[in-house]
Amino acid sequence: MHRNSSILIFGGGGTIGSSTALHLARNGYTNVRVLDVYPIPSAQSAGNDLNKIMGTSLRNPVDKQLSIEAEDMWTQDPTFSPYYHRSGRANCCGSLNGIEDLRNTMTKLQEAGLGHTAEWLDTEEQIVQRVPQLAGSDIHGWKGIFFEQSGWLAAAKAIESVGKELVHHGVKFSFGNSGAFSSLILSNDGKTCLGAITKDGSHYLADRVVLASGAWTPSLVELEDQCCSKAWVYAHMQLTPEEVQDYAGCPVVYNEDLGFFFEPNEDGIIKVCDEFPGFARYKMHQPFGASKPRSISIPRSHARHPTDTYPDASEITIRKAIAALLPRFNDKELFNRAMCWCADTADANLLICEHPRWKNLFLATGDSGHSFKLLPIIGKHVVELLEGTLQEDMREAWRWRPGSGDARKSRRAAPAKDLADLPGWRHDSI
Ligand code: FAD
Ligand code: FSA
Repeated sequence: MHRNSSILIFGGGGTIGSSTALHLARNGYTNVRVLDVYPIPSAQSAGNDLNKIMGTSLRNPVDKQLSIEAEDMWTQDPTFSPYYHRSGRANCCGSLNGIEDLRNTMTKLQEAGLGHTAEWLDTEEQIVQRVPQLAGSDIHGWKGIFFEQSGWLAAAKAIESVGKELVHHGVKFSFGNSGAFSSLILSNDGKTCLGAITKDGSHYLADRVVLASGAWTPSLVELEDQCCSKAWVYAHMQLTPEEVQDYAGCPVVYNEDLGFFFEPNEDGIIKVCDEFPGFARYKMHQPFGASKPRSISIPRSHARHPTDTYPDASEITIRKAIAALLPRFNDKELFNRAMCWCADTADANLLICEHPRWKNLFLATGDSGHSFKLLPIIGKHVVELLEGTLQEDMREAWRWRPGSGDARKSRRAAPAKDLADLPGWRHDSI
């Protein structure tokens, strides 16, 4: 790699791809092209959303370092800091399992030397003191953890901000059919990736190709079932100005049995999510490099199918989350119901490595549904991979690892159900 190396980033309008382009540009690379189906911030990126939770996550070995790096950049870097709202975050729960998970989280934080960032909430009174908006909820027997240095990210706006910086650096863009990955250009012996062909037939030669195409990646190239594409859902509700006053500054409230919500945005909209193991969508499909079609979960873009909503089952669980966490709003109308797609791996670690079959093709995916918070820093590590300097523990955690577990289940309570078995979500005939 040298500063003039040509680098293609598919999925560059999304979370990991835009971050990769940013770090390449900031490091002085002058021949970077971002390609995506939609302009940045891509309308079908999982990150194209009102808000996402920010906070320390200690699921996997390298998470402590990533969390600290992300917190630093979200607070200090001017491209990101305007979009970090430090409202605080309360993880709270009433079930026996949920409380045990909270205790385990607390232990893990202490063992990692991060105990001081978390406050144990042992009583209803302590929970309500931190989140007065829960006073009207039945939180009898609940416990919680409060994270003061935490909160939410104005997600789509943050990716848009990255896009503006990319323009400033002179990064090149191809969107629409000329940005949509179709296949690879390979050397005569089939072992080296020389570039890629897009949906409109354009040929792009390059020294390095990065596939950061999120939930679409398993349908684009052979990943040997290491990633399973799954949808999660959300809905919005509109508050009155008086209600906005009551909920302004409310910490993010996350309950692992029910779901979570955020304080209202500048238009008085609250986003509510339920918590569940995700939905898959299995189809017969042959990704590039596969010898024949097989059953693979394929995302269905909300941007391409804007009238799609979510399964009837989700309305029930979202309403349940509202009844428990926001009972004052039980009668509110819901709108903007949508599904958004991520790529789970079996162990919930990222998949950031060179593809073993094609030299110079790099994967940057396997977000496992928790990676928006890494937006400012994940690209730095993708660049280290391209440059051959990625630290050993990250190389190990993010390596190519087929056969190492079941991505459809991942580390969740159950395998993802198939959308084919769930009525209510599809609202067009395409
Ligand atoms: P994306 O951001 O989806 O980017 C993939 C890109 O690839 C898109 O821009 C897409 O247009 C592009 N693409 C697709 N096909 C092609 C093609 N053929 N050619 C070129 N480009 C293509 N994370 C958190 O940290 N905190 C949260 O609170 C949180 N909440 C979430 C709530 C929901 C409902 C969901 C669904 C996810 C949530 N996440 C959260 C997870 C987070 O959004 C994802 O982990 C992260 O955004 C994934 O980033 P990515 O770059 O892998 O994929
Ligand atoms: O703190 C977090 O990383 C929240 S991720 C939010 C979420 O909706 C998950 O709760 C869900 O399980 C899935 O991973 C999508 O993202």
